[in-house]
Amino acid sequence: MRTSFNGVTIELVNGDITEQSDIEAVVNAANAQLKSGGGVAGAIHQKAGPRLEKACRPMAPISPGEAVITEAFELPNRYVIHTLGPVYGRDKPESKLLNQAYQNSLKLAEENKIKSIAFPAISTGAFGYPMKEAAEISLKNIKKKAPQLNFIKTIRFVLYSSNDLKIYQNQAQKIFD
Ligand code: AR6
Repeated sequence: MRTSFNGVTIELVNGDITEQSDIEAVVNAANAQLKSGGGVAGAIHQKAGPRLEKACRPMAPISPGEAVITEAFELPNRYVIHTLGPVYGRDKPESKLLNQAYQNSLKLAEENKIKSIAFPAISTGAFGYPMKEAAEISLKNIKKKAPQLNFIKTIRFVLYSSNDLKIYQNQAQKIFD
């Protein structure tokens, strides 16, 4: 699914965040220590190689809602933006912190004149955030921020399963139509 809003193209796809070679920056659903781990962080660090963890070290730890940027090393992108989402049921208020994770990632992308960015569904794996609520928050964020974006022209959400993609598509129809 692809839609355009205030000059920004929003794409929803089913796939792997480490295989978005036409995108300038990919977002990592990081851990506070900015180390490898499971899910997205594991896949990103594995493909980027050990230089990524080394580059991250001086910036760790980060707190929920924060974002930092590094090179992408062996990944087929220019940058990785690492953000820490909230652990559902622990880091409160969850919705505010998830909002901040998206907003701070977009802010860093703009500061670095990035034209295209791909997000995974932050916090919806190991951190337990319900997919429907997380989809609504992330898409509403884009709708709110789109008019203020000067550099970003493409925002892609990469969903790991076809069911997650369906949830995102339903939310996008409600929010953008
Ligand atoms: N590409 C796209 N999406 C993926 C991929 C992938 N390769 N792998 C998983 N997902 P998670 P979190 C989906 O757990 O909830 C890590 O261990 C997944 O199905 O990666 O923010 C870190 O070290 C889910 O929908 O991130 C942290 O400790 C979404 O991406 C912790 O997990 C996010 O799942 C962060 O937890």
